[in-house]
Amino acid sequence: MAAMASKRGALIVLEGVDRAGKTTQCKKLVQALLQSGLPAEMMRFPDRSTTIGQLISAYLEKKSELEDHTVHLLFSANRWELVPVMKKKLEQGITLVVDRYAFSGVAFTSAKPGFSLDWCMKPDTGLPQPDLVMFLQLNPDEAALRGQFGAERYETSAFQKAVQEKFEQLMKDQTVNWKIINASQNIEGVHDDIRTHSLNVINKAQTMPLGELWKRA
Ligand code: ADP
Ligand code: FDM
Ligand code: MG
Repeated sequence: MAAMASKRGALIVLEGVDRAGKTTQCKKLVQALLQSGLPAEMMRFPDRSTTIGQLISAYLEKKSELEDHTVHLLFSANRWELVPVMKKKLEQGITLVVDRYAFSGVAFTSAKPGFSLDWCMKPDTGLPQPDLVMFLQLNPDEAALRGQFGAERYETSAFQKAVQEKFEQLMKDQTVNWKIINASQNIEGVHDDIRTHSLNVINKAQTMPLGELWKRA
């Protein structure tokens, strides 16, 4: 008997400022997809469980210092080391719901003095291209109502404002399928929007080859 034509899973990324609801919504989306009988798994970047991830985690927790270019390349390496796993899962038909990806990588480093968007994008060029990147948009006043900043590096309002501006520049890139989500709705409202966009791309992705990041199809 001929092998069944296999349908790949979709690569779905959630981005957004601190406390926009990325982690909450990734979990809810995976649950909803599983309940609809669609195989799905959550991933997050940085993935702090690997050797590289532990270096990054110590840096974010301010337990270690790393030179700015070096840590940028480690964040990128942390994505590349997971590419074989990601590709395998997508080929198996599993949809991956990813909490931050290369867009956070570029936005955070390019918010530092002396880093161009162009330089920051280079190491992630060629990563699996997300079928959909949803940006959870929330203004800083509303984010502040969701709790205080934590103690990690980058968790200051001045830096977050600079990061937000870099995300806005990145969202002009037409090679990426961006969708802006109104993250100031209640959790269920945001979830409904995210689920609708996701179901659309899961269907489309089945008939399209996986692309490469920041390259035209
Ligand atoms: P992120 O991963 O983007 O930093 P989280 O999902 O951790 O955000 O959410 C940050 C905080 O805001 C959590 O306490 C969460 O329960 C709360 N939260 C998430 N989404 C909403 C929402 N739509 N309305 C109000 N509070 C929310
Ligand atoms: N971050 C995340 C980066 O600076 N570069 C990256 O490539 C990625 C994926 O790490 F401050 C930053 C963004 C954030 C921190 O926080 C990770 P969470 O709470 O684990 O998402
Ligand atoms: Mg989070």
